[in-house]
Amino acid sequence: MTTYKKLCEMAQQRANFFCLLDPDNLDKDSAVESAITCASNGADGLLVGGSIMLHDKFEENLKLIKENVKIPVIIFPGIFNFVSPYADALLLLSVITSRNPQMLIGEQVRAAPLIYKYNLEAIGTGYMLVESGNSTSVQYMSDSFPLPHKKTDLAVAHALAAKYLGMKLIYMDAGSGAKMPISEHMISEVKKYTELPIIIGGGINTPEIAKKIALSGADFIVTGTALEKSMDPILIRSFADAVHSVKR
Ligand code: 1GP
Repeated sequence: MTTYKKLCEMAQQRANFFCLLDPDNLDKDSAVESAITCASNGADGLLVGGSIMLHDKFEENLKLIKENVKIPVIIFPGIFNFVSPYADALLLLSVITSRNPQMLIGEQVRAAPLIYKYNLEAIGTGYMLVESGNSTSVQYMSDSFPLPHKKTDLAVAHALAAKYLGMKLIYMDAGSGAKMPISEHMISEVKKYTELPIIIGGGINTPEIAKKIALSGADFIVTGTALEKSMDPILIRSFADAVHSVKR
């Protein structure tokens, strides 16, 4: 079964919890330990990636992560230097809220030959960057203006465009370290207009927020910063339980 099909089946049952790991910031031991701690405390998948690579540790750590957990390991590429065979799939993101051609198609063209070479599963994803109350790395690195926080109609129009273009997933991101997460109203409206699975991330720092986001219709909730501060198994378990309490 493809990873995408697995994700669709998971989304039909309940809301799911993804942990975001930035392998460039981790040494070998902490990469393995973080992945195992997430997987054994209820995470349904690991997104692996970041906005920039300073230490060239991405592939080495990704391979170790993949070897040590059974849950899906999915590359979340900030830049498409992040293509590697040591993952179950890669989110082939097009930053549909951007008007920067490099983010809409340029990076994907650079990545495509490697994806082909590795026979890696690529999941075409409409990535929407939403205003978060502060500037974020993804906003800066993608040279993109985020969608205004309250402009739900614009979010719906972008999600519909992604669907009609044949994309398979929607990822709405307030950006890592966002001051405010995406509004529940925006998520529920997008959910109303498209049956595509929806991933929500950025600024989801407590299990209570995660549950609200899940209740508004998110199929996958992503947490990075809250766990980066401390890979606390109890906190991870509370996030997972809060998200899993939302059934479909
Ligand atoms: C960023 O959605 C992710 O792309 C996670 O955001 O680090 O704020 O949890 P946080």
